[in-house]
Amino acid sequence: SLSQTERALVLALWKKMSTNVGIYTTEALERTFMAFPATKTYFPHFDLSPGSKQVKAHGQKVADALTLAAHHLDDLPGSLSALSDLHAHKLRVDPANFQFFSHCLLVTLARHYPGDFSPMMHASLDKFLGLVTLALVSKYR
Ligand code: ZNH
Repeated sequence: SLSQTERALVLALWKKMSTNVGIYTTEALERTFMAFPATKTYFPHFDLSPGSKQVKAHGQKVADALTLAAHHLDDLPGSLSALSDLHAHKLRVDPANFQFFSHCLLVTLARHYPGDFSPMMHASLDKFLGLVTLALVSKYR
């Protein structure tokens, strides 16, 4: 799990992003589709062009899940349990894709918050996203 210092860094950035988490998550999704085109195969029913309203709405949902996770660092598997079921049983997203998305979110946040993005912040966010991924793929078999 995250150390107290790591938690404090993640929560501080989340506080700083305030209501913009959805904007950055949407940008990270657009970056993921661009940098790792195979990820687009999970969204055949979406308009994936830049500025797509569907991607924006999806980005806000993913952002809300990440915000929930950031505030439940002591129980990620529990707080993400329903989402974990969805990804494992219904969506069947290959776990490798979570790494692509996590990477793209780190790059996006580093671009928007260069002054906050110390190596320690990078490591803390990476660990946070790794634990979120672990919780989301925990029901795969
Ligand atoms: Zn996922 C969906 C989250 C990753 C794919 N997702 C979803 C949602 C959410 C999420 C919240 C919504 C749900 C409902 O509606 O209920 N994800 C998430 C997170 C993450 C993720 C947090 C990380 C971190 N996903 C992912 C990936 C992929 C995916 C990587 C691939 C690539 N998802 C998906 C899909 C869907 C989802 C496909 C469905 C969409 C629609 O709407 O249809």
